[in-house]
Amino acid sequence: MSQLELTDIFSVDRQGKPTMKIVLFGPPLSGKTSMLTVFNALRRMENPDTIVSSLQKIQDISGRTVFFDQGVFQTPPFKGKKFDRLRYQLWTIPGEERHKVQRDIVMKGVDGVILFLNFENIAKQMNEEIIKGAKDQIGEKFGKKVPVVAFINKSDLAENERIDKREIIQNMIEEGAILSDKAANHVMTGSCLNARNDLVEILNSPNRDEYFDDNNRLTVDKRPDSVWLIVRPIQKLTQLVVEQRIEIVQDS
Ligand SMILES: Nc1nc2c(ncn2[C@@H]2O[C@H](COP(=O)(O)OP(=O)(O)OP(=O)(O)O)[C@@H](O)[C@H]2O)c(=O)[nH]1
Ligand SMILES: [Mg+2]
Repeated sequence: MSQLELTDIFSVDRQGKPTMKIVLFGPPLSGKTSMLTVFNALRRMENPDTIVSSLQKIQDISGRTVFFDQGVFQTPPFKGKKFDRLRYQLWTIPGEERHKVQRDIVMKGVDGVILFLNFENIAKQMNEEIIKGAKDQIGEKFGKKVPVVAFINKSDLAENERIDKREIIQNMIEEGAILSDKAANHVMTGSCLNARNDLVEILNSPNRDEYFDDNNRLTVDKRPDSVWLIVRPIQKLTQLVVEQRIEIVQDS
């Protein structure tokens, strides 16, 4: 087979650029908007050229999402290679049930889903409902043509305040989001709060120069672990979507 181009496996946006649409699908107050805000801040610190359009948030005055948040980013140029960069559209759904109708619009043309769950004890039922809600919304493509990973946010909470990760894994398997043998690396955990705090600490550090290069960009090997944890679900999902698309192209 001749060499695959990104445009063979992804839809193109209005500017003709190959684009992957990822939706953060999660219950109310799980931290979806926080995740996008931290990700946007990270891109700005590491390489502002990778921000295609600035982050949009459609919220009420208390900061609750009433429609969606959306940001478009792209991978940095691949050194020495001439093919197009991949764009990422990152969207969130509004978590509150009363905004359910907006989800149809947000989910249109989705390539992959991050079930963005909440570690808080009180969110147990909401997590279960959202996994089921995502499955109902996506239908038979759920976990198949539309790959799914899970991220459980707020890992900074004390153990007695947290739900059991194994219950989430079990629930995901029952709903067909993941296969049992792949469960462990498809369900990730982390804390947007820690990631945000670690980035702020770097910005305010008296040793700022240790973190930034001559162009005033945060060097990737200085990324705090907390930040790697919140980037991981996007990387994992990208890998799954690419693998799945290549299979489709090769089969056709
Ligand atoms: N402890 C803790 N709190 C967090 C974390 N991430 C977000 N929060 C808090 O959780 C609350 C909700 O965060 P949002 O980002 O607005 O949640 P959302 O999922 O966008 O909520 P909706 O827009 O209503 O669906 C805020 O008070 C955040 O500060 C985290 O990692 N740990
Ligand atoms: Mg929100």
